[in-house]
Formats: sequence, structure tokens, C-alpha cells
Amino acid sequence: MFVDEVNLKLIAGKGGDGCTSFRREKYVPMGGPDGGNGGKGADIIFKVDKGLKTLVDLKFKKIIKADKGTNGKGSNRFGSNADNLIIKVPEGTTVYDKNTNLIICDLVNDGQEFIIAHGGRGGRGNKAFVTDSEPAPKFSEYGEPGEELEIHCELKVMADVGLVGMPSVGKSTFLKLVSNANPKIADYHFTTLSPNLGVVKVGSDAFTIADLPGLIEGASTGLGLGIKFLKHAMRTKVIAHVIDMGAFEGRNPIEDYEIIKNEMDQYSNKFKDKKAIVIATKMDLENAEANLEAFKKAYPDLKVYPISALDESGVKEVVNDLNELVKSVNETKIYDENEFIDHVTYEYQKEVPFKIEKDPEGVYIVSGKEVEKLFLMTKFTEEEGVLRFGRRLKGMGVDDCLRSMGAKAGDTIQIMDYVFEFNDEEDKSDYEGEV
Ligand SMILES: Nc1nc2c(ncn2[C@@H]2O[C@H](COP(=O)(O)OP(=O)(O)OP(=O)(O)O)[C@@H](O)[C@H]2O)c(=O)[nH]1
Ligand SMILES: [Mg+2]
Repeated sequence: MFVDEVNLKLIAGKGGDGCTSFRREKYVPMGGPDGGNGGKGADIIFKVDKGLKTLVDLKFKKIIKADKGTNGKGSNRFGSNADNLIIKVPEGTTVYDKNTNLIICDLVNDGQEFIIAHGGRGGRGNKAFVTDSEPAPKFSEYGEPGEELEIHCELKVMADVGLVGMPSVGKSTFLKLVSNANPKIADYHFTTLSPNLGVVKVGSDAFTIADLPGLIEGASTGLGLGIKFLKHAMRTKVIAHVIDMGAFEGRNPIEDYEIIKNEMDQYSNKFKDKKAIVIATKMDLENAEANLEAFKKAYPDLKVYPISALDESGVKEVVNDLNELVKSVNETKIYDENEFIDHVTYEYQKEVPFKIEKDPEGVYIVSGKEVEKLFLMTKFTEEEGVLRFGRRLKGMGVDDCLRSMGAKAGDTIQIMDYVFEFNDEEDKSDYEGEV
């Protein structure tokens, strides 16, 4: 099955929890803190595997979850990092952040990889919190949650030449003639239902051709198979319009060309910049010569190659010229810079430290990635952990913000599932509450 679009939810691994522990040795009644840190959670990494041709392996996975780091232990034993999760994708896979529709990465080279979702760091053990003023901390952290992300993956096949045209004009026949591919060929429309790829050898050179399902007028509004396959022509260096000069089904080659060009322009403005040629097929049929002359007259600037699959006339010329054309194009840019996530500012924008809203019952609801992370990493079973939680909130400016919103001592504050009373004393930072 050919699958070129999938949606997924990724949950990178959580960091292992830190440990609260004190050294226990004979004759040492009050050993120092020795709780180790947790290990890092697994990243979710996408890696290009040239052997893959579709995204079908990901089609039925709704959620991909990576492993947790292991917990820290006493005697300063650190947890180990989880093994990263590597997901293989075909060449030409674009990964989008589903919420913003911005591109996270475009994976085009064999072996290329990218961390799509980052694993959480390990929670710190109590040993890590030792300071001069606090030589024996009785708290540690839970591991940081792994990054959660909804993504959309899109495969746009990698090929040098894209064959586009109406159904049954001879696209697959041409591909079969010139390459190692063996596509289905038949005299009914929409024989080809997904792109076929072939490698064409020309002397010591080689280039690749993608044969796409046929297009009809209105394809951009979903008629026929629609235009969803046109995305596979996006990465090509050259577009080869395949036009049936036999035109026996009451067709008009000039009209056919206009319709296809129009559908392509509706799909993307990138097609205008691509080099294009015309392959005029079925030259063995009756009216082909006359149609060809009329076509050339209508488009004097287009390079038109008449061929017949029956006697293979003209085929060599197209292949040689396509090879030269492909070699003359260095780069095909299919995305603009502003379609990509700027990884530096994006993270910054996403990580709002906190936000406070007052609900109709007068409860102040504090949310945001940073405070929620702090909440999830705090062990509320440890008194000192709770105190630190309060100090950290204060440090982030939550207290000041609450005060500026009119919060008074005794008002209810909520962070995720944690409800507590606001204690409006500048010098005291203990929050009392329950989870
Ligand atoms: N006489 C003649 N028939 C041809 C030639 N090229 C292709 N055909 C025939 O045209 C019909 C359609 O050919 P395909 O190669 O399947 O056409 P296609 O453009 O791939 O069609 P779709 O996959 O449906 O879009 C088949 O019956 C072919 O045998 C040619 O040069 N001369
Ligand atoms: Mg076909």
C-alpha cells in the first residue's frame, strides 16, 4: 500500500526520577545525602532509510511513545539514559508540527536524522541539591516529562523528472520503455493509482522518473483522483508533460495541455519555475502529425518530443535531453524559509513560563509549560520538596503576578491538580495545599 500522509502523536521518554537517600554506614549515624540523578528519557528520532518507499509503517500507529530513563538510587548511583527511539522514514519525508503547520524538518538524504521529540532530563537526586546553607536536603525531583508533539508527515517522492498528463496518454508506457520500472499499463483511465518510480540509465549517467496518476479538469477540486499526487512532482527538477497526439477520444492536445497546466498552477506556484518539456505520444496514430503541427504552432517556445511506443521512435532523443536537463538543474527548492520552524525562537515562544487566569469562582488558575513541568517534577510527599516548589514559583514571579491581579491571602490557587491557598507574605514562601 502506498501511503504518503500520516498524522501521529509523539511522546518522548520521561526522565528517570531522582532519589532521596542518605548514606548508611556502620558507626556513621548521620551519613550525608547520596541520592543519585535519574537517567535521560529517550528522544524520538526520524531517520531516512533509502529502502523505504512509503509511510505505510506509520499509518496504523496513532501514538509513538519512547522509553523512560531509569531512576537514580542511593549510594550516588545514577539512573541510565534510555535508548533513543529511531523511526525509519523514506527519502523525501517532511515533518510538520500539526499545531502551527510549520515544518520541523525535511528529510531528503539517506541516513539523515533529526530529533523530533526530545526526551526529558533525569530528575535530580537529593545529593544534587546540596548547598552550603542546605548540606542535607531531604528532597529530590521526578524526571522531566518527555516532549509531546502532534505531527503530520508528508512524503513527496524524490525523482528528477515527473511525468504529468491526462489519463491513458501513455505515461506509464513511456516509463516502462525507458526505465527499470514495470508499471501496469491498460487502455482504461486511472490505471496508475500511486506514483511509480524508475531509474533511467544514459551511458554512465542515471536519473529517476516518477510516473504520476492521470489528472483531469477539476482535479484541483477533487475530480478524478484529485491533485493529491501532484505533490510528488514538487521535488522534481524537470516536468515532462505527456500529451496524446492521437487524440482519438475526442481530445484536443492544446486543450489537454492548458487544463493540466492550469491545475498545476492552482496547486503550487513552484511549478512555474521548473523546467518543462512536452512528450508527444502515440505518433503512430492517424491524426497525430496534424495535431502535433497545430500544437507546435500554438506553443513555439515549448520543446516538444514526438514519440511512439510502438516502434520506439523518438524515445532516445527525449531520454538524452532529459538527462542533460536534469544535470543542468542544481537545486530544487520546494519550501520557503518562512515555512520552517525557527527552532530557536519557536522553543522560546512555546515555553511561556506561566499564565494566570481567574475562573468565575474566583480561583486563580496558573498554567504554562514551566510551572507545569515544575509541578510534575516535584515530589509533594517530601516536605522540603514542597517548600522548594513554593520558592521556585516565587522566583518565577508567580506571587507578584497573583498580587497584581488582586489575589489576597486565603484565595485559592490551582496548578494542574494541585490546589492551595495563597499565602501573601513576602518573606514566607510556604504554600499549603493538597494534590
Ligand atoms: N498506439 C499507441 N498506443 C499507446 C502508445 N503509448 C501508450 N499507448 C496505449 O495507451 C494506453 C494507455 O497507456 P498507459 O501508459 O497506461 O497510460 P497512462 O498515461 O499511464 O494512463 P493512467 O495511468 O490511467 O493515467 C495503453 O493501452 C497503451 O498501450 C503509443 O505510443 N502508441
Ligand atoms: Mg499510468
